[in-house]
Amino acid sequence: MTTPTFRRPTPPSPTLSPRPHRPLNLTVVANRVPIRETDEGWETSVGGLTTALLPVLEEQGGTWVGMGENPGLPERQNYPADDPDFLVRRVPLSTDELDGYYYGMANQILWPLSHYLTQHLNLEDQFIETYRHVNERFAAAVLEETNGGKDEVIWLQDYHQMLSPGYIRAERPDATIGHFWHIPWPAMEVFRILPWSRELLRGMLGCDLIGFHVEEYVGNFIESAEVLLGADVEGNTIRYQGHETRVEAHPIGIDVERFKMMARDPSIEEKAEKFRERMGTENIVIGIDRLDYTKGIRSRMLAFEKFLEENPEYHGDVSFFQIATPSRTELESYQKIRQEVDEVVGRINGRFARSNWVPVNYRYRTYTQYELCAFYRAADAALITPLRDGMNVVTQEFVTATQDGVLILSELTGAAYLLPEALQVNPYDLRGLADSIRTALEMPTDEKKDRLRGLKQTIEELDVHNWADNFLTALGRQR
Ligand code: ADQ
Repeated sequence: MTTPTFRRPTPPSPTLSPRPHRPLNLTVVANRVPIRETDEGWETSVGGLTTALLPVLEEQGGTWVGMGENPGLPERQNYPADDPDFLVRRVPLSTDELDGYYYGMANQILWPLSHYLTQHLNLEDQFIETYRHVNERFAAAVLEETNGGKDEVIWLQDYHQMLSPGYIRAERPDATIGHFWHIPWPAMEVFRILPWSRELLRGMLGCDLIGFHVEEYVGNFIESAEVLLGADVEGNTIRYQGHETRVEAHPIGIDVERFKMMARDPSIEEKAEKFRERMGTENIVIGIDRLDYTKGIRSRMLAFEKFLEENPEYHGDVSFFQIATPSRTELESYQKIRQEVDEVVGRINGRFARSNWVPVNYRYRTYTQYELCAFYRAADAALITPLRDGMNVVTQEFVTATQDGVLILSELTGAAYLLPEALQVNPYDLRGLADSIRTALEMPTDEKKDRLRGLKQTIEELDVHNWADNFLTALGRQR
């Protein structure tokens, strides 16, 4: 039995694992399916997970299981219809199921707890009851779509699927099951707050391999299994009730080539230039997030206000451009954070704006990746300061797109473990945040370039295709 360590991990090795050549029949299980209906017909959705996993499904075939949010959609749909690469299998959910499993258990319990924001916890029994039932339905769909063949691999995604691995394992003792957890796994003492912590851990231990972004979450998970279930631990392997589960760090990346190509596109440069003209200031600082209380948007605004109070020479010379994508708008805590951010933005602009200068430009809407790329390109600094974040891929998008921008990064993100060259800040320390804005804007060009060189190199290595390949290769070794 070894005690888990909490050392700061080293960035992943530059030697990349080769793509797995062994053909596998992959079943991905995620909250949402990767296709959507548009005016032009069905198309794949844009997003990290889809980007990472579609090439594997397209090359090797397989199935993607996800919830059916709207009635009337087919339960089974081949995609593309004319020459199918893979099967989409929906688990249709009623409004009550969606409320309990997704808005309840996932978003009002597992999400805030994993981000150490226990003031947002709503521990209703109804939520876990519905979650159990919905995970059983997901597991049943997986069992229907697979037949237990040796080449089959089941890969579940995220905190929506904690119990499904256990349900699948009970029916298929020999199945190969992996799970990737995209958010932080909190310290054991925080995880054990959940009245159902042991049941949820047992569900996860139905897996052969569990992946997290960084070693700290790996250590937290292993300690949770060891202390709360009395599981045997040897290095990164957990033994519990006759089954072995390996727990590893597999930091996710972005589609680096795609972002590089977008950033080089002359029309992006043109867009960035127009945006700079519109802002009309020498310096532009950006923030891009889903509007979520974990992302630290309000504290970031307060820090910018402090910066303006203390640095009057920057009045008229710096604009803060914050984009917040509407997210989980049905939930009260998200409506509240929206209101709070609106209020702070209003106050700052009320205090400092002049006829030809608006200090905070705030947009509550979604943009295309192409548009985001132009903002990344135009910015002098990105202020990415979540109160807690599993990884944060906006960080990686900014670093890939920028030529000479400065990254100010919360030390409470997974990304911070991998990117020591960022200007790292504690997002709860408004004084430190305000100072970091000034440091970023006054950083000598050589230092900016030096820091960016290191950041860009790590992000190239993290590429999302490597992430999927490395995870599947590691899972293959477990078989
Ligand atoms: P998220 O919490 O969604 O993901 P993040 O990693 O920052 O957080 O990814 C957000 C994505 O949404 C980025 O690709 C970004 O470009 C996009 N986005 C943000 N604002 C947008 C806007 N206004 N318009 C369009 N797109 C926008 C979870 C975890 C993270 C983890 C990822 C991947 O919470 O910690 O990094 O999964 O594992």
